[in-house]
Amino acid sequence: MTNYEHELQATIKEIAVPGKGILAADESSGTCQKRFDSAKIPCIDETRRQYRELFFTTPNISQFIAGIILYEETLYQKAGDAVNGTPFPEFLKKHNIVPGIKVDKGLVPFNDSEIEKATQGLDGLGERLEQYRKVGARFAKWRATYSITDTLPSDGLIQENSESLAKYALTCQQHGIVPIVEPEVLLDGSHTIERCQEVTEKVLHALFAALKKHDVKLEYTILKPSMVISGKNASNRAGIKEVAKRTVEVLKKTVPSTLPTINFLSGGQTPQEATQHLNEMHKLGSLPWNLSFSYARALQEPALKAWQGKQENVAAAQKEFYKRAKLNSLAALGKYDEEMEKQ
Ligand code: 5MM
Repeated sequence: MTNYEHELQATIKEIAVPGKGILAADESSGTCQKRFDSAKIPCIDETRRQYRELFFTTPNISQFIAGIILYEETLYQKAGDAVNGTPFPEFLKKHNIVPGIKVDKGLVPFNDSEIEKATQGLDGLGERLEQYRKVGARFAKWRATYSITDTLPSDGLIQENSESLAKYALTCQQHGIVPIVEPEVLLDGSHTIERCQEVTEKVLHALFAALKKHDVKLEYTILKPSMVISGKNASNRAGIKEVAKRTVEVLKKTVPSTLPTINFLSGGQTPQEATQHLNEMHKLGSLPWNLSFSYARALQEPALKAWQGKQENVAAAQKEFYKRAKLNSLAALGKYDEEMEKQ
């Protein structure tokens, strides 16, 4: 670990910057297919490459985006001829964006449950990290998910996911890679915000206990949590202020101040909601960590709609992406205003 201390420190310093966030462009091919289907775009390696290139080459985007999480396929793809066929990680580095890599291997049923899923990917992780490092990845991401019902998530899954996240995080740090730990409490369902708060607190509490047990250095770790929010199909869903208040309440209870930065996922919120929630949290007084975003859908959705898989729409799509990145950057400083949506 000591060998890599300097590198871990440097990576955190570049990512935990007030007003900057992370773009999660690490959709696996299956998820990418779903997103492309919604816009009737064929999903093949070349269209995925073009899609990623659109985001990475958006002019001046590094003002707002400090790091981008890539899917393994993208890590080995190249920018097109217009930008000299540079491998994407190298291209990002040149443009002051830190390349990251999703390293979990997806979800598998947990204990034969029809609802609960655990995350796999620990086998051979160290060797994979070495490969990814060689081509420029400096941080990694592992996502664990929790569904909410009256009785779930089970204690067993919370235990299993927290252990895997901690083992993954330690392995990353041993290879000079900063880990993002992502415990996602899913938005699906009709649960109340109170129930989401209860579950999120329990999940984060277990995660930080496991990180401590495995001696993961929190100062070189990034947390990517979901917000405390009513279920998608709940009646009387809580408003912006309540989401912000309850989310910060839970984070203050569970996340040690030695952790440098918290970067939320958007989880199916609309792009505007995700921006508003983040902004509102910054109005609640000073916070012990940098508080920012690591959105996928909330940063990319409007751009995907504008793009439609067509070269002639790239500039319009980049404009949409630039707008969401800028507004979220302002939200990460508590300086966003709804009026800005009209620009
Ligand atoms: C980009 O989506 C990531 C998961 O992809 P797979 O399900 O295909 O593995 C996901 O981890 C993402 O980073 C987070 O959920 C944040 O994305 P959203 O859309 O929730 O902001």
